[in-house]
Amino acid sequence: MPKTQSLDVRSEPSDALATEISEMILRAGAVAVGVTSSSGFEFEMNFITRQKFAGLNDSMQFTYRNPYRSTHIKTSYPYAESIVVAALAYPHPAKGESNHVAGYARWDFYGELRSILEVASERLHELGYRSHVVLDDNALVDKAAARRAGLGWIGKNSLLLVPKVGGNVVLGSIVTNAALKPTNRPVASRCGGCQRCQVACPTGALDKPGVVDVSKCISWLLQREGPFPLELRELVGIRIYGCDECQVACPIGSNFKFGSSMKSESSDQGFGFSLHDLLSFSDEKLLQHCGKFYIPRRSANHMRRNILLALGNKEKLSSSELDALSRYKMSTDPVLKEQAVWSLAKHGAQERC
Ligand code: B12
Ligand code: SF4
Ligand code: SF4
Repeated sequence: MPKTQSLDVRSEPSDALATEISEMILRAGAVAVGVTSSSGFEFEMNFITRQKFAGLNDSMQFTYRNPYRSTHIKTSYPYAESIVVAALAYPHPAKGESNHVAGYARWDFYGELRSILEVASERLHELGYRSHVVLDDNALVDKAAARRAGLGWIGKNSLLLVPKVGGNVVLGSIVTNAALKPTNRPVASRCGGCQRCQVACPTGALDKPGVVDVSKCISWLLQREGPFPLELRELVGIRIYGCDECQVACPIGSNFKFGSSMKSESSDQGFGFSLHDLLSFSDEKLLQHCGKFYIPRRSANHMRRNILLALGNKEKLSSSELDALSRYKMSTDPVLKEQAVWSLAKHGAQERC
């Protein structure tokens, strides 16, 4: 259809176009795709609002800043008729000493999914429709859209689990004015009596099944500004960004084989650096290295706080790591200074400074 031809977007939802776009996305490497309407996510809006008013979001904002906007896609994209939701799988890093960064952040998987969706979005443009890729953005609650489009179910770890693949997927969508036939096939939970994610969570953040206690979630606390909560410091281990425990513990998808195009070597994308190396980087180099991490106010010292904490939790420190920690005991940044003191004390090394 020529680009200039005007389309009646309110015509019968198109099954053929939904199939064409979905197949494009799957061929490009997504593990699941589905379509849902642009109607509001009322359950999620009420849930977020209740959590927010009960103060259960800690200081975390994202979708909590404006619950109505995040659960009503038409607020940001008034032309929206349909949402095409896709999931891209990523591998978990192998367990080991150098696992400072969670699997989803070891490669630009969001960028990869975005590129896949951009190509499909371009096809919609060619056909004369409006469309926009929305991914990890406060304009949409991604898991809710994926669940409603039938990609999977919400597990007790609160993640969207794709049958046979599991929760180690990133989610993204195309919002369009094309009326596409919704898939909307609810997938029943297969969690059953399993509680492995809840047991595996180091801090008890999943004590209530399916609901993350943000004030205890390591993934959030590593992003949160200020001193790291004292009582949870030892439980963070050597992580400096993200946490994989509730995904690694999940049996769903444990036999899933990543295709050759998957970044199975993603763990090496620059995170071969030791904590000591990272601590020696300039602000610019450290931030560049941490690429697309969510870092409050893009402050290099925020990442240094996490590195100092991880050094405190590391089993054994080399003398250069001890020296690096000792230097931060003199830091003019009170958060870094206090964290260095704590970490040195963990190694019984106060007397060195
Ligand atoms: C805020 C946020 C966080 C916060 C809070 C997470 C949370 N679950 O509350 C923090 C920083 C902690 C976080 C951590 C992580 N995140 Co995050 N995060 C988001 C973000 C920006 C918004 C989430 C949101 O508001 N959801 C909406 C609310 C309504 O959902 P909810 O809080 O989970 O509440 C639902 C459940 O509690 C459920 N529920 C309620 N009662 C019950 C009872 C039972 C029995 C069950 C089963 C469910 C259930 O219903 C609620 C309403 O739907 C999204 C991106 C986006 N724009 O959507 C990514 C997103 C959810 N995160 C993602 C990822 C990858 C992660 C991490 C795995 C990263 C890591 N390795 O560290 C961890 C996982 C932590 C976890 N177990 O959830 C992916 C998840 C992909 C997937 N498979 O689901 C998303 C979708 C980003 C993306 N586009 O790919 N995240
Ligand atoms: S990301 Fe880590 S701390 Fe957060 S709920 Fe999962 S296991 Fe618990
Ligand atoms: S670990 Fe078990 S309970 Fe948790 S999400 Fe996976 S299947 Fe569900």
